[in-house]
Amino acid sequence: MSSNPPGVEPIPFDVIVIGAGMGGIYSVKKFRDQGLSVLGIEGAEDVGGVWFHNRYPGARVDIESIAYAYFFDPDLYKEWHWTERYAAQPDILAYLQHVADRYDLRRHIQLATWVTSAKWDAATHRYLVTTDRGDQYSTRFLVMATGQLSKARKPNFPGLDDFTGRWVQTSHWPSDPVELEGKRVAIIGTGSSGVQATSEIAKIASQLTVFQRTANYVIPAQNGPMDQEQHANIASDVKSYWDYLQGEAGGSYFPADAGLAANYGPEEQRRILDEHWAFGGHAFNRVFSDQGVNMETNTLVAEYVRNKIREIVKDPETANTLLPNTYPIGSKRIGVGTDYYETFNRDNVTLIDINKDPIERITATGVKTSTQELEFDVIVFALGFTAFTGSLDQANIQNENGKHLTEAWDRGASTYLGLMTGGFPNLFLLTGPGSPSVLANMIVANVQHVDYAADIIAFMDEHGYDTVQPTREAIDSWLAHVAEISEPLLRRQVDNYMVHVNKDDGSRIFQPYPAGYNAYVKRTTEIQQAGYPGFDFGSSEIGSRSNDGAVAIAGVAK
Ligand code: N01
Repeated sequence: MSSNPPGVEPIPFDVIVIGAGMGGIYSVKKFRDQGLSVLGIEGAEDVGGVWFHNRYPGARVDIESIAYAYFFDPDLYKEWHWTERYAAQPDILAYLQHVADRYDLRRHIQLATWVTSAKWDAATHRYLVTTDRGDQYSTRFLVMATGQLSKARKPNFPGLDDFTGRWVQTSHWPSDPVELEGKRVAIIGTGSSGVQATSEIAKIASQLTVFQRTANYVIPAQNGPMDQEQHANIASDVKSYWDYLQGEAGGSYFPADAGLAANYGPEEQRRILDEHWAFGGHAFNRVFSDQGVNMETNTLVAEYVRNKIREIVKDPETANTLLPNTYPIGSKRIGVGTDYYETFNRDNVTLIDINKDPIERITATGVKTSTQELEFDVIVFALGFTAFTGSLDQANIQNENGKHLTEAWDRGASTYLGLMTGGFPNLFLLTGPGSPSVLANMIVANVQHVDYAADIIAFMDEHGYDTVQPTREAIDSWLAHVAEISEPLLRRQVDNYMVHVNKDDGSRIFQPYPAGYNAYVKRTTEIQQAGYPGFDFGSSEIGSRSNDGAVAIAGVAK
């Protein structure tokens, strides 16, 4: 992989896509097929994005595999057979690698390369992109396919450098084998990642100690073999299934909610809760239509889960520690697990509530809490991510004045449709804050955004425009709309990575668009059909399209 020789101009492209996960892989295909010269840049050694990095034991998707797929090519959908209802990480990674190979996308993607800066040049109407390999590229459009949950929160416990065992992060699980069999293992963090890892690591570790700060609601995935008949049915009419997903609130299949809880007596409520528990997973966010806004209904659903924990976990003290009772159910993302609570019945598993017994420091041999010193061979950190802004900051994106992308986001992300932000022309954020984002089926939401961005570019080419960015009025009005629909949500009132809390007055901003993926698709389609109101298009001679990058790629891509 060569750098630009000294004195050589940056290699021009129409589109540079940063990140080669679900959104990035599809972007490269889409823009290339549209006749644009495109370069994908990916920091990892292979494509896959979060599914490359999150290879911890137990990692699997919490959206049904039947819907966690690409639908752009019916043959691809027909050919690929998931084996489980919720695909495991190795299968999803294999799928994404297969897609990259099947459509010959790898030659457009430069792997093992980090973007170190991307700066808008107002004179040429291009971003100048530099990488840690010393390469320089210029591009008309910059597409951030870096994901909302990809920049891991680093462990900063005192003493970590002293630890003589091995420590790892779920979000950047190493490619070389992490020896866990027969080892004394600690897991710190009990979000979605910690929950999934707990069940699997408990099966092989000699001793597993889970350090919990907040007890979370974990609903069984009810994973099992994939229903191949269901797959065959969908495969027989892929387009209809895609259209169906566009009309769903999560961009995925969930059973309908039962309406208001108050419409039912206690026995009926119990039956409905049983049915949703048996279905499993995120369906439990929608047992009753008012559980996200009505505290009484929410408590009914939450208490059902707490009773399940009391039934499942044999040791009453452990059960009590696992009871989620510090926030309403669904106001943080629920965990989707497999035998999570059952795992705490194992003799080799211990739970520590770090509110009662805080971690003081990591030692050479393990973890010192306020009351005990524990020895571990491996410490697994499952601490989550710097959501929404982490990966954008990492790419060091600057406007023409050197101002960074998220600098003006101190009162929450500022976007129009979650797709573009002000002052950064021709920059697309896939599944950004202000779009359904992490509330939706991410592969479906990514494809919708890529298609939308591709249509905007086609519109620009048709009309001779070089630049596009949202107007200030459009951004303000979109933010006001998102704030208005977020206002009644219980989940806006609880601290979690989806909520931005303003430092000055403590006011709270819910970052994803919460009215549903279906409502978002409807709204964005209306905007498209109306000729993109809210987007400011500009034109001049200098930013005209370049196809020469297609030739140059031979020298820079594997
Ligand atoms: O991260 P999290 P995650 N000391 O932020 C704890 C997606 N995902 O990686 O709750 C001790 O949810 C923190 O405690 P608290 C999915 O969207 C999907 O698990 O802040 N503990 C919490 O327990 C998910 O929502 C899948 O009190 C500390 C945990 O670390 C998102 O990724 C699988 C701590 C972080 O939980 C993030 O999930 C995995 C500290 N200093 C992830 N700091 C699928 O199933 C933090 N914690 C597809």
